Amino acid sequence: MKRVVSLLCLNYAASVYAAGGEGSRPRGVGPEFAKFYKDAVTFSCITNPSVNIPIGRVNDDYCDCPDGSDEPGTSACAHVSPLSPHTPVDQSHARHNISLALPGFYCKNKGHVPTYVPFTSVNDGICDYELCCDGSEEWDHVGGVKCEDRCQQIGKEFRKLDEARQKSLGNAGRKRKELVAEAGRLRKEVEDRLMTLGTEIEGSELKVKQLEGELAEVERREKGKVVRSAVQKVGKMGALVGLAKQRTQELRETLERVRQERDSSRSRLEELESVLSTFKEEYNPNFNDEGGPEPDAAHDRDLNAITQSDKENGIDWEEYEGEEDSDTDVLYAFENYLPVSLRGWVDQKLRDLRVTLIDSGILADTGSSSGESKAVADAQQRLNSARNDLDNSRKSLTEHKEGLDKDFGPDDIFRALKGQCISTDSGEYTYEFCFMDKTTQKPKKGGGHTNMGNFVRVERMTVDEDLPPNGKGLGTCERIAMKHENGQHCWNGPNRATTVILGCAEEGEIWKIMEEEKCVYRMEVGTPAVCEALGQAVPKKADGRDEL
Ligand code: MAN
Repeated sequence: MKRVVSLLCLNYAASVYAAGGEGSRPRGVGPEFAKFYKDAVTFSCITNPSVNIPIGRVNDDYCDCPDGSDEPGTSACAHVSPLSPHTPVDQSHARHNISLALPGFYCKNKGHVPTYVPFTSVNDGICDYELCCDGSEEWDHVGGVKCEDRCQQIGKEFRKLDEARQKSLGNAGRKRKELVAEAGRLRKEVEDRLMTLGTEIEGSELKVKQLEGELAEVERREKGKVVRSAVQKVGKMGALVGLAKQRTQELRETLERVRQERDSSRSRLEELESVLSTFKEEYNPNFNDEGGPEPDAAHDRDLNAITQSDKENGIDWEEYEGEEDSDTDVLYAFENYLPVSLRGWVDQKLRDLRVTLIDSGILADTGSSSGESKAVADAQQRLNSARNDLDNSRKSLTEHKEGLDKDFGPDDIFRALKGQCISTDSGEYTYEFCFMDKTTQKPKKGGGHTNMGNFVRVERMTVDEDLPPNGKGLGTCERIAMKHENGQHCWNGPNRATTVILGCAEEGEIWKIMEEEKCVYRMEVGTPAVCEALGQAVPKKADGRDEL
């Protein structure tokens, strides 16, 4: 018999098997089955109570009961299929399919832990000390074999090892508690964030609504503005200044022209005077030339001053030209004469009227043709940014909700380990497992990493295999497994996938990696996260002495 049950499961088994108490019972019967063998006359097969035999035929090395229960101390019924390790022992009588009613031959193992060996091992000439340290299963000394009782020695070693193991399990249990607390804290964090996100979203929705209203109002106001011509664009004051400047320039030019005409008339007059003067001298020697009109120097200075540029005269038209007096200024100036309570109303009515006129085509809408105004652009920008904030908050809300609904295993525990990675070398690769994330294969020689699958779900799975002597294994139990799928595509094969099966350990560590089929991997991982899961309580007593 080579199979060794998982130490955790073994502890479970030991406590159940020891529960029945000692008493006189046939060879090979465990205390919890003693009640079936109490009748001094008749024995009823455990799972087939209609089959009755005289008590003397119990352990007569002949198999009478279909469930083998009449041969608890021999191998006569060893051919009957064994009891499933997953069926609780005390419910075996309720089973209808024919298999053994008993888990095996009961070894008392005084000084160590009592256990059952399979019936095939009874009187087979081999001492099965791994399970039956008292050698009681070889009671018939077949072929002269004699199995001495080694329970004192084996029990002592076991207790020493078990003490260390219990200590380790105790630590693991404490670590698990810490992980559960951390997971709870993280969950609370998500719940709190969800609450604030809810409030933020409500606020953002209101803000968006308000900014939508503001944008509509700004657009309406812009639309309602008086249509402006080029002159109106610069305002009425500006327009007036423009006209004054233009008129002054015209006058200056006219004056200049008149002055030139005067000067030319004057020189022609001088010419005529000289002709006349010559004529007079020759014709009337007494002619007294009193001279023509002298140019008025002061007058000319004035003209010079007037025809200078306006700047030289100290007038800077530009100072006034850009000045803008908006239509609303004019409007407000008008409203200033109204009682305050009426002002807003009149303003609104005027704007409404303008909008109605524009909408009905009576007035031209020049607002959009001249490009969006800054006020509209600003309002639009404020609205866009509020809408963005709202979108982001909503996205975040969905993500957090999904995070809260996700299966993080019993007690939400893997929430605390999410993203934490452990790795180990095996063959030409270093393998890495990151909780709730992915598994990776990294060539030791360097080169690209291979994704062996992305986390998809947590599953329960039953494993049934030998437990290695170092205890770093799964044994026979229901386990928590993590499925990883859709990793890097395998040449001529599927996308890589990994099943990670978890066992209880004080520290997170990868125990074993197998490629079960091409690009389908199985990792066995120890972690404190599963130490108390699935009802596998960490046993409190180290040596099991109470049970003997
Ligand atoms: C790589 C590794 C192996 C895998 C082969 C398949 O070498 O990922 O695990 O079997 O590719 O081609």
